[in-house]
Amino acid sequence: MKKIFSLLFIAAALCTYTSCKTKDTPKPAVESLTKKQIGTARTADSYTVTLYADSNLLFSGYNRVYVTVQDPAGAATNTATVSISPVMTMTSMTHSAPFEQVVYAEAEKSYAGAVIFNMPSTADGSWAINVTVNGRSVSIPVSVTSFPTKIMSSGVGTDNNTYIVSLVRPLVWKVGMNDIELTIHKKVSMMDFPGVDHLSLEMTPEMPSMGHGSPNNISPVSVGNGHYKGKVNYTMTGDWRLHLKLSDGNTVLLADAYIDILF
Ligand SMILES: [Cu+2]
Repeated sequence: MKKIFSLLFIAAALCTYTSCKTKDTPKPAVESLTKKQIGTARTADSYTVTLYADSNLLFSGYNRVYVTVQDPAGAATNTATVSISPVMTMTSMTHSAPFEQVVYAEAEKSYAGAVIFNMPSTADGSWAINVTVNGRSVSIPVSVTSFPTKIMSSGVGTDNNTYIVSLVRPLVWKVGMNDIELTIHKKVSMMDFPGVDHLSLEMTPEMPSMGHGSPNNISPVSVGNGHYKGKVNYTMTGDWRLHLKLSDGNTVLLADAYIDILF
């Protein structure tokens, strides 16, 4: 009997993760806004470093991350010098990912930043977030899951640079006008992915299953730090593909860096 209950519990937990409502098109009902602890570590000089995210899963693409620091006496501190750096160790190489350095955010009571994981964890590739507190580093291993839809697009531009376009999440979509925020980063090396400002984006939503688009969209514009903000109009729920044309002045860099939405 006990076993049946625990199986039911697991089934229910899986349902909330994948959403069992539609069998053939599983919805990515994975967005939540309850901070969950991802990992913790202690520095050589006994500071406790704890890493949080917006849910208990980190996904490929854009993730906000939060770091809290406790001094050796166990008191939370906001005066430490804290930085993060994501690293993936693969069998043949090590690489980083685009990320936004943490800064202390009073509203979050933590050092807040973001990591745009450019691939999920694999059998021969594991992610860690290195956190440095007052010059001493710890490595917190993290597991990165593929997001249910393609919310990150990377491609080699006509200028031979690799660009990574990501949807800023978590967010909850609704029918009608929605705010949309994207990031664009450039791959300078395996370890260096700076944000790119002042590109032009032309966003064209399409509903692939029904072959229509939507009117009155506002293509995201550069707002600094590699972020772009606009508005997208979903005239109905379902599968949406946001076609994104990236240009630098009159030069088209990527003709169609699309991302896929399902809600
Ligand atoms: Cu990798």
